[in-house]
Amino acid sequence: MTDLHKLAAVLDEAARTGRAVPRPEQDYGVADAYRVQEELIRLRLERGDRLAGVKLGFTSEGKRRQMGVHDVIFGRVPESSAILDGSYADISGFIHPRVEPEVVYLIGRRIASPGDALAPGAVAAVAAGIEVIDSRYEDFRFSLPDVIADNTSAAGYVVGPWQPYDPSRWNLGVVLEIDGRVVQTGSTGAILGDPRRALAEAVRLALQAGMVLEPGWVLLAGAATPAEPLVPGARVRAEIQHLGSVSFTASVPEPASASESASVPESASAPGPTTPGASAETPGVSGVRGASERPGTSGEES
Ligand code: OOG
Ligand code: MG
Repeated sequence: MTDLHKLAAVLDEAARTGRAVPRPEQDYGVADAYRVQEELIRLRLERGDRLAGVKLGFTSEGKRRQMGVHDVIFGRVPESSAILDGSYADISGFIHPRVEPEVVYLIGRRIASPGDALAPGAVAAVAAGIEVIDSRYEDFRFSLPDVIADNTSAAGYVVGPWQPYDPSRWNLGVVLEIDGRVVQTGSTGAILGDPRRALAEAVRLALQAGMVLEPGWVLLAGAATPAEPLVPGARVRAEIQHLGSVSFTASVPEPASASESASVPESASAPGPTTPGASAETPGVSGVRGASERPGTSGEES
């Protein structure tokens, strides 16, 4: 177990310093990998971060084929990794970031059993999102346990305006654009064959990890398309049919224009003020940032 603690510390350090580490030499299984992830997150929470929710990975064939990994994985989404919709986000702390389009669900009530996931109001709202993933391993290469230990490469997330959840609209077109060019297209039906399965799957994996889903949390259902490299200056936009769009611009602060940076995911020592932005009837959204409509427009055209 000590080695697993050491691996958590190594991955934590890699994320904080933006320096990739080699894959662990030691063999370990999926159960141990989730223990490493838990320890990694514990280290972050100890520094004042909070959980904003959870995420699934490798829910689509496009992602599984891209990464050569063939099981659905579960990760934790730290609040400090939120990037505001429409904002400039400082990506200088990342190693080799990529972006991917996500369906984001807003958890509406405490979900402590598979049955709770079926209760009305389990999902309070839904939005188009973008996830920034950034493996802490060299060359973005890993085994299934490696990527689970590394908190499923979670590095940043952006949530567009929340929309009312309509379960009958499950198979929706997805477009990912970089600098106005379409770089990926897909459909939300690629997520587990039906994205409505994401909640049950997240609950199952959360329970295995000893967690329940809390109201106000986000759930990233897993990218419907392969991820794309994220480079400084890129303007990234994702659009999902009926759900609207979400965007941000990747920036690297220069000494003279540091004021443009809107979010520094890894170096934020404590979560900033929360942005209440979802609909008034949504419980407990205070932990969810990036929920308001295009709050970061001030720097957008500069
Ligand atoms: C792991 C993260 C996978 C998704 O949406 O499939 C993921 C990775 O690709 O590095 O977030
Ligand atoms: Mg993802």
